[in-house]
Amino acid sequence: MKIYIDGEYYAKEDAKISVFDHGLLYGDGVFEGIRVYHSRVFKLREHIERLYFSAKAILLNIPMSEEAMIAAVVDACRQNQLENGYIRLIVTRGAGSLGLSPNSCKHPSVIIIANEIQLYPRELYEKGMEIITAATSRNLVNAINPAIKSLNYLNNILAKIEASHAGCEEAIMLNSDGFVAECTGDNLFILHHGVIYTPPLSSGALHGITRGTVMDLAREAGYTVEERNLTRYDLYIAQECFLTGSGAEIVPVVKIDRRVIGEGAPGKVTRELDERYRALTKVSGEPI
Ligand code: PXG
Repeated sequence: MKIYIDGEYYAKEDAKISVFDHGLLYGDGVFEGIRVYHSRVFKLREHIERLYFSAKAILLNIPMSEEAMIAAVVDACRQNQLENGYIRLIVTRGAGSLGLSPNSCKHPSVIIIANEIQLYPRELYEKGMEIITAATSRNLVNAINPAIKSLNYLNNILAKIEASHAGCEEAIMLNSDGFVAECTGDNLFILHHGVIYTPPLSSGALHGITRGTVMDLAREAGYTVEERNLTRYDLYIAQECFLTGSGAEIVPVVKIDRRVIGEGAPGKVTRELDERYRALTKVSGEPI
């Protein structure tokens, strides 16, 4: 494995950054998780745009243009002969002194790890996933806005631990008003009376690339898709529920807080959208 750090490639054992990097000291930085399918980087431009938006929101100047970043990601895939896999793209604030101020960090670091992907077990997709609601609320939009894909993921990690303690892979996170935002690393959708609903971004959901893709695919397939504030009750009485994310793709949810969703098996609409999503991954993306 060859890992890109600031324009150079390093073997896995030699890929190291400073212990004074504020990415490590404070979670001060931004990241993306991107898929590669059939030697194409899926939705690369969308991921790069979100990365630069996240960086802008935290006043982090990425030391290269978006076009140069796209070229670097594609090159990292080539160097690793990656036909199918996962890219973790990270920009840290860089090395500085032991103080919160980012002023001491003169050079942000760009890291690209192009690797195999750790998928959820196949069984989860066939049988559907059981999830719970976490007690940990989503960060306030006026605190660390969840729209920023920052290296500070403790809010999500705390909810993920709750999921794990409950024997689940994922947990739903509510915002401070009690509305559903999303899961710890995936956006959430439901089907109710034939209409597809997902929480609006103002709920504290990440502007998921898969979320956007699935909304487009669903509309193309003739479904009405609405962004609406959802309560846990709305989820419990849904006909279908599924999660979306670059890593997880489309995951059917069959149980929420011990309530069976719909028929208790992956729903028809979920399966249809999954098929359309798979078809898209076969043909779309930045060629390597
Ligand atoms: N919500 C959150 C909070 C995320 O971090 C998504 C939704 C899905 O977004 P995309 O753009 O991928 O459709 C994400 C991104 C993990 C992991 O290990 C997951 C993400 C990022 C990093 C790690 O589960 N998902």
